[in-house]
Amino acid sequence: SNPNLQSRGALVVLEGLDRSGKSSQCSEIVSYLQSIGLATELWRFPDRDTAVGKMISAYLSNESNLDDHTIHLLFSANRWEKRDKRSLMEEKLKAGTTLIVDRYSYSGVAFSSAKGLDFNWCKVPETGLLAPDIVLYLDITPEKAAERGGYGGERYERLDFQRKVREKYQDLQDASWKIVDACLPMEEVQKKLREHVLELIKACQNGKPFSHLWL
Ligand code: Z5A
Ligand code: MG
Repeated sequence: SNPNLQSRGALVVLEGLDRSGKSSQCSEIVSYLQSIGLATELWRFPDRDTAVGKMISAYLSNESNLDDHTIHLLFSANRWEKRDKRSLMEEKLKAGTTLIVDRYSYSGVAFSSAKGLDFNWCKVPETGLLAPDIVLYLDITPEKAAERGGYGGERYERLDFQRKVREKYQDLQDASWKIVDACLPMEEVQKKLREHVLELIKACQNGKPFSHLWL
C-alpha cells in the first residue's frame, strides 16, 4: 500500500424525504459499527443546539418567520459552524472516526429549491464543505411516507411540497449516491446500508482522498 495515503474514517450521509427512516437507520448503523469496534459518531443537521440551530428550530416549528433566502443561509451556516476548528468534522475523520450524518447539504438545496429558490443559487453557500464519501438515499414516495404517520407538526410536511423535494433530490444525484428502497422492511434496509458502509470504511482505511462540494 502507498505510505502517502492516510487512513481515516468515512463521511456517510443519509438523505431522503421526511419519514423515509433516516434517523432510525442512522442510530442503527452507529450502534452496529460501534459494536464491531469501529470509532463512530452520529451527527445530524440541523444541529438545533447551536445559536444558529435555535433560530432554525424556531422557524421549523412555526414560532418565527424568515425570508426563504435567510433560512437557507442559516441552514448552510449551521453546517459551516460544524466544520470550524472546535467541532472538527475533518479532524474527527483524520483521527479515524466514522461520521454517520442525518441530512446534509442535499437537504438544504432540495428543500429551498422546492420552495422556488434558484437551484444553483442554493448550491453556492455549500461550496467548499467536505463532500460525503457516500450518500445513502432512502427512497420513498411522499404518499408512502405519509402513511407512516407523524406528519403534521412541522412546516414542510405536506404532500405536494414533498413531491417537489423528491424531484430536486433527483437532480442532485451523483456518483457518490446509493439509492436504497426505503419501503423494504427495516431489517432489509439495515442490511443494505451496512454493506455499503463497511465497503466504504475499508476504502477510507486505505486512504481514500477527501473531496469537497460540488466538485
Ligand atoms: N431542512 C432544510 O430545509 N434544510 C437543511 O439544510 C436541512 C434540513 C439539513 C427538519 O429536519 C426539516 O429541516 C426537514 C428538512 C429541513 N423538513 N421537514 N419536514 P429533521 O431531520 O429534523 O426532520 P425529522 O422530523 O427529524 O426526520 P424525518 O426526516 O421527518 O424522518 P426520518 O428521520 O427520515 O424517519 P424516522 O424518524 O427514522 O422514521 C419515521 C417513521 O417511519 C418511524 O415511525 C419509523 O418507525 C418508521 N419507519 C422507518 N423505516 C421504516 C421501514 N423500513 N418500514 C416501515 N416503517 C419505517
Ligand atoms: Mg429524522
